[in-house]
Amino acid sequence: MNSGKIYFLSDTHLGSKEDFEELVAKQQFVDFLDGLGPEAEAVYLLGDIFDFWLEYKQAIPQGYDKVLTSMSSAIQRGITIYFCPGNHDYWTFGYLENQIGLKVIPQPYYFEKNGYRFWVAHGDGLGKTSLGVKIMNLLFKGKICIKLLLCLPSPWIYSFAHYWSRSSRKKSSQNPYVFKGENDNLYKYALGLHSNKPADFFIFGHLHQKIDLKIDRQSHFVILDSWSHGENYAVFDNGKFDVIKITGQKDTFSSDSANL
Ligand SMILES: [Mn+2]
Repeated sequence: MNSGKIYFLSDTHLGSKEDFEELVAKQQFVDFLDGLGPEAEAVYLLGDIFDFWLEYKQAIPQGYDKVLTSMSSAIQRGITIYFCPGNHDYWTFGYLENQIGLKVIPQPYYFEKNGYRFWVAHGDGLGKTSLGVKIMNLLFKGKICIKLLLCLPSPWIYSFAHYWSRSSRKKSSQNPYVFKGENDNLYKYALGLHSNKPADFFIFGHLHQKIDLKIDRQSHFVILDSWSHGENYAVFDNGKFDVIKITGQKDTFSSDSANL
């Protein structure tokens, strides 16, 4: 039985621009991956890792060379990296899988580890969603719409994506999502999953805030915070689950952890 550590992170929103803030975030991400030793078994990247990722047959977004190299080298060291696309990096059509070696998983995704059961997902568009979200999903995730999207020249799409990412970031920083506790849509969605196929951990991203709630005596509902808020990843180690803060220092992580 493999009893290595499993890491979870989401919403790093690594940008393709080379401004200072984005370079720091990318370096932290690279340091995190490069710092994973033989105790690491798997990393679950739960969406919006890239602030925008869309692949063309012969082109990928610029600015991610170091990040992709670190991913690929972690995979070569024997660490499995699962990638659950989010609403910012949904559009991978083979490159991340075949060239880098990521295992792309759908949301929600169920797995078991040492007798513990997990449901993981990015979290967008799950449960009861508004008509607006349904239309957006159809427009940007529907197979025919994606085919049409890929017919447009890449500079148009990438410029639009930067504008959209920037404005959605501005909107959510001015108007942060208010988590509604046990009445929240994502929590109710997890309850639904739990009643069909129970699990010990339900782990999501997307909402850019750190949430941990109990579903029942043994099951946890966890939302991982965004990279920029400093609560950056969770680690599962033989039944122990911690959320860890990155200090920003190379190869050193805070021992400050929140046991759920
Ligand atoms: Mn998201």
